[in-house]
Amino acid sequence: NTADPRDRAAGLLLGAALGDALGSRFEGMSAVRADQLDEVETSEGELRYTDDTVLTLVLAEHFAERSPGSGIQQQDLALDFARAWRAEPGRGWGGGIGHVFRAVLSGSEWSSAARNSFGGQGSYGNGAAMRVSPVALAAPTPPEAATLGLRSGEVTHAHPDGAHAAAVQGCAVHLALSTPADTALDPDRFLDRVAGCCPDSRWISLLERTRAVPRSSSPAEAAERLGNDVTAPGSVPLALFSFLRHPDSPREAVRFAIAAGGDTDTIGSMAGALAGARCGATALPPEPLRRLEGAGRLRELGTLLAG
Ligand code: 8NA
Ligand code: MG
Ligand code: MG
Ligand code: MG
Repeated sequence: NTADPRDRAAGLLLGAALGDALGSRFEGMSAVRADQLDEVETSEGELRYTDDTVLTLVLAEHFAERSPGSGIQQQDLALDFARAWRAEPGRGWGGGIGHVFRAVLSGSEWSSAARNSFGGQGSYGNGAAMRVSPVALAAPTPPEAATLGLRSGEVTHAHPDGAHAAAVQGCAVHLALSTPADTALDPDRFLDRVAGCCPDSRWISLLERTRAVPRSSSPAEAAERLGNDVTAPGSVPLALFSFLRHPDSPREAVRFAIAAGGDTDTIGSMAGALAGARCGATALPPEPLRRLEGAGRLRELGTLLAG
């Protein structure tokens, strides 16, 4: 693990993209074997990322274009997300998100566009949490990362389960970024601190459920207990667990997340952001990193946002 804040910031964004790109090969499979993971890590050719990283980049650029501390301009952010969706329809988008983006592009306010999806319920997909990691570089403290996460999430995900997932993941990435490099990570203390930043009762109970999973569980057992699907409550807990299981190895954290199957790109990405934030870019596996699409820009943005 590194103590260098710039290496950690680069690791956060590169870890998120690497988990996405590696996991995208297996999206929707019920489980992934070690030899399948070995093959995608070592094969030739570019590792392309998906919607998760497209939107993570949009959020990172949103902060990079503004002076530090200026927060989030929600209508601008909604429009930038929607334009990125329109520009790259082939990136593997969620089923309902196109309705939100289409409404924003035709002039709706973000709040009504988000609220009108899924019959007025709003989305509880994991799309707000999957893209949230840059808030950890823009917010000075974990509670402020949670607040910024919520503000970034609600522009598309009006259902509280979907929006608060971004608060949870954003503050968890901030906490991972600030864990001491030379001290073993205490999973209970980590989950306590996440819960302390997130006043949503549904997410407090999901964090308790995460804590209750035996640390020695296999990926399949963890998926059985926590879920591995495209909903926020069914994926953010598994990403947190994958990181807490392998807090000192981004490669192992991402492999655990992907081996669990289901929404592998997104759960891999969220685990990769957490582990990359703690361990730094220098701790990421060099061979797949060399083949990662957009790695130069991701590293540059991380370093820039680290200040
Ligand atoms: P979203 O808002 O469409 O939510 C994702 C899914 O969650 C929806 O398609 C629904 O199945 C379900 N869902 C969400 N809210 C509700 C609700 N209120 N009622 C019933 N069902 C609901 O999109 P998102 O951006 O949140 O999704 C992110 C996911 O989509 C990520 O996994 C991402 O990788 C992508 N994804 C792509 C593929 C693909 O085919 N390439 C497959 C799965 C997911
Ligand atoms: Mg994706
Ligand atoms: Mg992310
Ligand atoms: Mg996905």
